[in-house]
Amino acid sequence: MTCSKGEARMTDQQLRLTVTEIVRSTRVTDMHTHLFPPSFGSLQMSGADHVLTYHYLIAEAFRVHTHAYDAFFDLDTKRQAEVIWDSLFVRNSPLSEAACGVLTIAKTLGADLGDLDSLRQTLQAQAGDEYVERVMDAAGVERLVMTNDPLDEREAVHWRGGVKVHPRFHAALRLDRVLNDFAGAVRQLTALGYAVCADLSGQTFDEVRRFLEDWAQVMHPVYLALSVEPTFDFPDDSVRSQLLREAVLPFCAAQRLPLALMIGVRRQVNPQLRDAGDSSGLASLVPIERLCAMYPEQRFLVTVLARENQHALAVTARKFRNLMPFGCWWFVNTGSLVDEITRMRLELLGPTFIPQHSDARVLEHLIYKWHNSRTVIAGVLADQYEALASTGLRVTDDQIQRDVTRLLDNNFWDFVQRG
Ligand code: HDL
Ligand code: ZN
Repeated sequence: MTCSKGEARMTDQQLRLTVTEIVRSTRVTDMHTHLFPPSFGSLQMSGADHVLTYHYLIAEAFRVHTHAYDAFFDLDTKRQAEVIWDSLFVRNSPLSEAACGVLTIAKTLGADLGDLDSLRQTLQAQAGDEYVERVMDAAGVERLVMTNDPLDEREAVHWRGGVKVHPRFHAALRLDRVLNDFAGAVRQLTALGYAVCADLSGQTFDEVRRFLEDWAQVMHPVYLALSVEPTFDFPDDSVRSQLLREAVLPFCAAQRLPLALMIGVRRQVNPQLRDAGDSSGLASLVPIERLCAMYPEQRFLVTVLARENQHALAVTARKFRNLMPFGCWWFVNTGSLVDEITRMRLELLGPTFIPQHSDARVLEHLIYKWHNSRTVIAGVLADQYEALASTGLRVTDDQIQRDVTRLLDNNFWDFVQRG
């Protein structure tokens, strides 16, 4: 930081404009999404009807229309999209984050606002690499990380077939199916030739590790990921804890890969809503403290789902340099909460965290999610730089660009590649 002696400092207004422009134009790495490139066939989701049948919007629309759950889900995607359009965009103003986001997508890609036919004509349901790159560029997303489940046969078939992965897409090996329901995974793992037992006997730990090694050879993941319920504890005598201790964490250490923990999800509180049926719960950060303390050489990417846990995560990150807080996940990915969370993280950690990921499931979601996040993050940063400048320190464009690039890109890659 240059201490100014006489050189003109930017006015607050110039400073805010500079911060806004730099945040707007800095390309990001979106380090958690559910997106796939076109080479993964039907797993690649884009187009107006997929944008509209996002489970966020499905849940919101059920509060308006009167379709029975199964009657709605029995409709084809096109008809579901029309029910959602009528519920959230015709009979109501699209005031929610996700509904307004559809209009941000329409505006950015040049569809007529408020016109479903225009949206369907403008967005591409059968996307090729060119359209994918156009949308990523429109969102300012340089690279993104997928969510890859080796036990999801719809996905595994592509990997086994030697699928070519677009160079701007990176893999994350998702462990939910293996670790959160190991008894259920044993049948599948056994059928795949891994000698595992539900009671963890025999060669189970070695075989789970071999499974991870085999898939790491295929996917080349940049991290491993696991979502857990609010009551997640570590260490304890659960099957999951033992698999973490005896297989997953040694594997991460050997491969120098971080483990991402996404904490606080309560799955299927309303099963009738299917993908939209999950909710949130209050978690403790003590298990994360224990993990970071017990494995000081290993790295943990952590996000929490409950608003009330965000401050404890930021404080825990002050205690452990091997903990990287990331994103405003799912139910806290709303303007007011991204502002609150980013502000508390910046105040407690400086620019040493990963402020956001999109969690996008449909390609065009990238556009509204990153538009909204950049707007909020820029406002928070501008306030902090104004406070810094008020001390008399001269803040330069280069310093702001360095900090913003660190937040939106380098913090992630430095952390995952630190190994
Ligand atoms: O577990 C997760 O990765 C979550 O992000 C879920 O996929 C959730 O359904 C979601 O899409 N949240 O945005
Ligand atoms: Zn996700």
